[in-house]
Order: sequence, then structure tokens, then C-alpha cells
Amino acid sequence: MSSTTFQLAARPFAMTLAGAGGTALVVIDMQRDFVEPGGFGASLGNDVSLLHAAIEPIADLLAAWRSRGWPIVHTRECHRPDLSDCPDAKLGRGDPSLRIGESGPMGRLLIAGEPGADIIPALYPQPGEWVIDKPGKGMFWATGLHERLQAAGITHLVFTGVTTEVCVQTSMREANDRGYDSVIVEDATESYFPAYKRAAIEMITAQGAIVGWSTDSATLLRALPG
Ligand code: C5J
Repeated sequence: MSSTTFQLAARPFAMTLAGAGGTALVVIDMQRDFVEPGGFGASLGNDVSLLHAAIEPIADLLAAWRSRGWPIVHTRECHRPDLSDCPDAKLGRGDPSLRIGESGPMGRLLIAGEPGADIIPALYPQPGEWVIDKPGKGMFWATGLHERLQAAGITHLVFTGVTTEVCVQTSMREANDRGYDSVIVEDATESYFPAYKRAAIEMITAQGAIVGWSTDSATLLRALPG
């Protein structure tokens, strides 16, 4: 861990995070395809407005990380235009007219380079921030991210983004297995299913932080070293 640390009030108990850039802010899949009408999330029948509450808390955390020059990782769930990185098992789910790669109002669903696969303007990455395109739900699968985080000396991860019980929880579990201490920010993550969000956070923090910790953005902002 970095020689500088800070304490965070969290559930199920307080945790210590690395200061001096050793803790990355991770923003999972805040893409137009999940958050805006006409994208992949809406094509599955979801009410995308349920995700909007996370935008302002994530923007506040981005501003805090940016002002400190600390590392920021944005992810995008998307596939190559030829779908060579999309397994048949993933491609074959759902109504054939709405599948990954089919055309919608924001371009082909979940395809890299299409307008829908990009990050929403309110949270758009700035130069120098990492943008990781991931073909899976988890951010470590087939991305090389673990090696990059290790090379940068990052030991702690703060998780935000959507959706809580799918890509956020999967990424946090992958991080746990790779040795990172992680915290999910409850008001900076959302789900199309509020009950699943609550359940995912309970699963993460149960049994003595078996996957990681949870906190809220106001508590985290107060805890950050000046
Ligand atoms: C989903 C995600 N829900 N980013 N992706 O398919 O959580």
C-alpha cells in the first residue's frame, strides 16, 4: 500500500484506503446504451430513468479525483464490429431483433465506435483518464487492466456506475479475487431493479466484507485527504 493512507467510514466497518494516487475511481459502463432511451438497456424493456440518480454523485467524485490528479478508470461494455469477441452464449440471448450488434437509434447496440456505446456527456472522460473497453460484464476479463493497475501501483478501488448487480458487482468480485480492497459508493451506482441493487450491496458487504465495503459519496468526499 502507498505510504499515505486515509480512513473511510464504511459498511460493515471502517476501512483504510491508499492516498497519493493509490486508490482509483472506477466508473462502470455509464454509456448512452444503458442510460439513455433507445439503447441496449431500453431494448431489454428497462426503465432507463432509474439509472439517472447516480449521475450527479459520480460527477462529484470525478471532480474530487480530478482535482487531486488521482487515477480514474472508465469502462465501456462493447464488442468489436465483427462481433468476434462476443461469445455465442452472450449473443444469443433475448429477442433476435434487439440483440447485441443489431441497429437502433444510437447505432448498433453495444458496438465499439457507435454513439450508443460511448459514455454519456455529463461524465465524459478527460484526457489522461483510462477508458477500458470490455467484452464481458467484469472489467478484468480480456482487458489487461490488472497488469495496468499493478504497474501504476493502484491497490484500492472505488466502484461507481451501472448496473449494480451486473457489471459493477461482477467487476468488484473480480477485483476481490485479484487482491484489491474495494468499496462501492451506494448513491453512485444504480440498477433497473432497486431490489437487486439493495441485494447486491448486502451480498458484497456481508460476512465481514466478503467482497468489499460500501459507503456513500458524501462520506467519501469528507474522508478524502486535502
Ligand atoms: C448489463 C451492465 N446490465 N453494464 N451491463 O448488461 O451492467
